[in-house]
This record gives sequence, structure tokens and C-alpha cells, in this order.
Amino acid sequence: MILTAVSVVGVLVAGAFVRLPAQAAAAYIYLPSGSGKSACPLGYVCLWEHSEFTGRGVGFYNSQAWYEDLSATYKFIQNAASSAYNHGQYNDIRFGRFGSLDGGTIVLCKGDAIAYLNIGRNDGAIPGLGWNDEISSHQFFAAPYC
Ligand SMILES: [Ca+2]
Repeated sequence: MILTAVSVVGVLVAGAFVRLPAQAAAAYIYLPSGSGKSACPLGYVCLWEHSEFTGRGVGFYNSQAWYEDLSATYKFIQNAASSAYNHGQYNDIRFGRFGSLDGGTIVLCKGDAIAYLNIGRNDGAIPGLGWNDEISSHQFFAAPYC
């Protein structure tokens, strides 16, 4: 009698999991102007065209070797990002100035955000240049110091 009850519970639990839809995360999401930082879902790194997470934004679920390859819906963010939020679930991220992280990188630890790319962060940049309107690639990775 006890064994039967356990079996029934097991079937119900299994059935509940089977009913969940298998949803893959979208590789890219468009963040309409005004949606702000809270619109960046868990698992994504998000970039906005203006400081303080304003203007239009793009969320990326994966690494992106060159924003030049993006479709028209998302390509506006190339050389336009002025704020960023790493809402990734597992990894830190490094942004590159050109494709494939060429031209130096700036690191954003998991869970961190930069409200103003135009001030405060010049590390990894070409001398005399900052990061505002300069990001064109990114890669999720594990930074040893994050
Ligand atoms: Ca900008």
C-alpha cells in the first residue's frame, strides 16, 4: 500500500515536468525606449543607447563576436552603447571595441551595471579613448577577479 502511494506521487511529479513547455531563450531581445534596466531578463547582458539605461536597448543571451552581423532591429547598438547591465546567470562579460574583442576590452562582472559609460571607466581602452559609443562585441567568460 505504501509503495503504491509513492509510485503515484512519482508519476504526478514526472507528469508536471512533462507539461512544462520547452522554451529556449531568445538569442536577442529588443528593449523599447523607456523600458529601463528592469526590462533586462535574467541570463542576458543588456546595452542601452543612452546613459542610465535609457533609450532603446538590446539584450543578448549569448556571446556576440561582432555587432556588425546583427539584423537591423538590433544593429543600432553597435558603437552606440552608453550604459550596460550584466544580468547573466553564470558568467562575467568582456566588451570589445571592435569585432572579436579587438581593440581592448572592458569587464563587467556578473550582476554589475554601468550607468555611464562616458565617465569613470577607461580601463582596457586605447589611451585617450573611453568606452562610450565604442562597444562592438562581447563575450561571456569567468573573470578571475570578479
Ligand atoms: Ca550612446
